[in-house]
Amino acid sequence: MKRLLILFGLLTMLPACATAEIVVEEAWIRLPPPVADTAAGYMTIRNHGDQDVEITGSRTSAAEELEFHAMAMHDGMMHMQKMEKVVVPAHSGISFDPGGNHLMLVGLQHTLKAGERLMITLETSDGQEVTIHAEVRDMRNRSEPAKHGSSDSHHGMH
Ligand SMILES: [Cu+2]
Repeated sequence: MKRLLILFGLLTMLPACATAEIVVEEAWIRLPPPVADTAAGYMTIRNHGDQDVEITGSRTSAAEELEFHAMAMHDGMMHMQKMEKVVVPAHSGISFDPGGNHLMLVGLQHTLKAGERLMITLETSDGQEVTIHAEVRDMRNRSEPAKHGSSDSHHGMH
């Protein structure tokens, strides 16, 4: 009986140990022009946990900085600005899509090539580090930019 109780105790602890609450899907980088010092990236970050999770850090081996950018309208023009806070809501997710919010690789360390996979690491407020590989895609020869997933209402820019 005692043994059974211990086993039961271990089992109930398991959910707290299961760490894969933040999952990154559909990560890719748009191949920039050869002279560019920056590149835009896109991804969906899902949160399977019960609590909102903040992305507290982001880095890539391919660039000096990896920033999250938001698009905002100023004087009739779209501008991008660094997001102060990136929060992934519990049981939900956030998307970075072409024409909208995106990741920005600033200070590229080398000229990117189509098909190359860049390592991206995200740090979260609950102490996780999520590392993924984002493929560099050449979108110039495609008539329609990036049909990915459902949220495809915005086009243009980046
Ligand atoms: Cu940007």
